[in-house]
Amino acid sequence: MQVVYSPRHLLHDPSTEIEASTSHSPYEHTGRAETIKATLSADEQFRFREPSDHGVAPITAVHDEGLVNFLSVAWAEYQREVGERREVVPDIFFRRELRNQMGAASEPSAVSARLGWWCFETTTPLTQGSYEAARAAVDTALTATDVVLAGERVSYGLCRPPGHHATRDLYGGYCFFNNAAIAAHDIVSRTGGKVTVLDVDYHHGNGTQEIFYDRDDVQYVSLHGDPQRAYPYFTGYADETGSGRGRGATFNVPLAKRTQDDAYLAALADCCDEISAFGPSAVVVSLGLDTFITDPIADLALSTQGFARSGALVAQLGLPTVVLQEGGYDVEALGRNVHAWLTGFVGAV
Ligand code: Q9C
Ligand code: ZN
Repeated sequence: MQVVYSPRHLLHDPSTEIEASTSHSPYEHTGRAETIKATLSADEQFRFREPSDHGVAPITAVHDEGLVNFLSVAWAEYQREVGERREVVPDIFFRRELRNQMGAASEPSAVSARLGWWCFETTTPLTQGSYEAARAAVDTALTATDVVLAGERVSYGLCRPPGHHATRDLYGGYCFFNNAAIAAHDIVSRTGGKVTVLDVDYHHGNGTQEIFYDRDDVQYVSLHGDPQRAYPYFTGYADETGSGRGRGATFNVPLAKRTQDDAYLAALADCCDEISAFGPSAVVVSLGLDTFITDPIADLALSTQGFARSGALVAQLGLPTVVLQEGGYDVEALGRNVHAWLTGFVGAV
């Protein structure tokens, strides 16, 4: 299997995360991608390559150009306007209701206001190299897509930072650009076929859902911790099924606390039935391993063997598959969990 990996992910290197009313060392850190790289490198069936530059056009095909432009200059603007900082986090968020009865808002010029315009939460600090790392993650996803469009059955893009929380206009949830959505749109625009994004990260992929919510050419299917108790809280409910032409092309399965392998695999089998009924020509998997039993920020209870079974079940769809890395924060177990999922897939082909 081809693995796409770029050392440029190391340029996104935050030192703190503001979460749960405290400031602590970040769950999403460089060591995550490095341990996955080390584990896969030790198995010769995984062949590594670096991504090629795909430019900005595939990004602005799914994201607002204003978001891309902002992220490209925000760190430098903040250093100049506010002061020299190790990393940058918003201290105000735009909320529509601030302007009730006052007409539409527009983007102010101060960098502090712009941060609150383009970001939706506090856990995604922007560092000096974050933009370059986020661009490398997109190139990783698009290069993994190229591998599959060239005829390989499956490829794995070791994307970092992850992507599925980034919406058309907003970054957050450790995500700057939505790698999976960019890859899915790229497949549709290059092949004309329909694509499914299957999101198995613990968290609902609010960004991917939002980007494709009214489209009938990309299906979004997600299993995740019930948003009544789980981040991102405001999306991922079972009654969100798409709008307009996209009605019926979004499928959400909220899961109970401590869900184990057998119940999870049964829910994943239902998701696979939905995918077969949609009839895509390819699948993009948002692969989060934060459903693992000892993940520090989640509460499902999958085992390493459960990941192998998940990979095998997805392979049984019989479709060209681009697997892209999202979350997973038990770093000690992360490499072997990714390895289990991917070898489970390959073993079922
Ligand atoms: N107390 C991904 O897995 N922190 N993002 C939530 C709630 C943010 C997760 C903590 C979690 C973002 C790609
Ligand atoms: Zn997650």
